Amino acid sequence: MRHCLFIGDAHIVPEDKAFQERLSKFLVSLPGVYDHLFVMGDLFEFWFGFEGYSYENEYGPVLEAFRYIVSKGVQIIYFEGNHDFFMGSIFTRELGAQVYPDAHSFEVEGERWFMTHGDLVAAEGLRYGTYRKLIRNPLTYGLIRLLGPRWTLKMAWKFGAMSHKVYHTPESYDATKYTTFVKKKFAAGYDAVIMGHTHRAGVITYHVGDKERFYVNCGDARNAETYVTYHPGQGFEVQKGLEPLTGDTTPQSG
Ligand SMILES: [Mn+2]
Repeated sequence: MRHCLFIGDAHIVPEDKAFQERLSKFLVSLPGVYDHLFVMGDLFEFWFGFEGYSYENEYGPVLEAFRYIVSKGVQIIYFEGNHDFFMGSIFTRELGAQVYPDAHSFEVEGERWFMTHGDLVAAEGLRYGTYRKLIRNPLTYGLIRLLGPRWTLKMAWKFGAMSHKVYHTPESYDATKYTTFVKKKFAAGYDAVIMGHTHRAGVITYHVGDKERFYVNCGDARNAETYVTYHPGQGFEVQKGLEPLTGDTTPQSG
């Protein structure tokens, strides 16, 4: 793992094909510069992996870009959010992605990274934790499968709109919860905590003992067009603007 890009919280909706095209052009410019793409969750406004359902109608351009970068050797690592979960066979089998429903840690260049979407941090002390437990259990998955893609997606657009109101308003953001959380992780020996969910991009340096440690948030890839990069020796950096990295962004056939 060397050159990494972190992106998330675009909350892509099927109707927004213009943004999907813009994001896709950016994504296909990554191979050769980045070898690991970390999706920090809520890239899609709604995703539940139905067996045999392709999501081509909803998210075709982005999926096409994913297929292209994977064919060029980019590894996708997907942290599920509170809008996209059970990424399913499209991600795990077709795209060969590593999918993490909750948290996972990596060792990179001798440093320990703790990574998670971050909704549970925001939810501490709120009833939201119950919602997540309700969504993420075998019974709910069974019910969703029973409903099938057509009805589930219909309901999801309604529910998504509601969820946005409740969880994506600036007022509902409590920065101190995140500060407390990352400090706990530093105390547990992690060198970096990487999250999304807040829609606020940032790389904040903490001095713990004689070491620098980092709280990294990839921010909002759609409205603010922010993401975060990591290069060995350079560390983490917030980037802004989804302009393609190279001149030629046309996927090469074959
Ligand atoms: Mn979220």
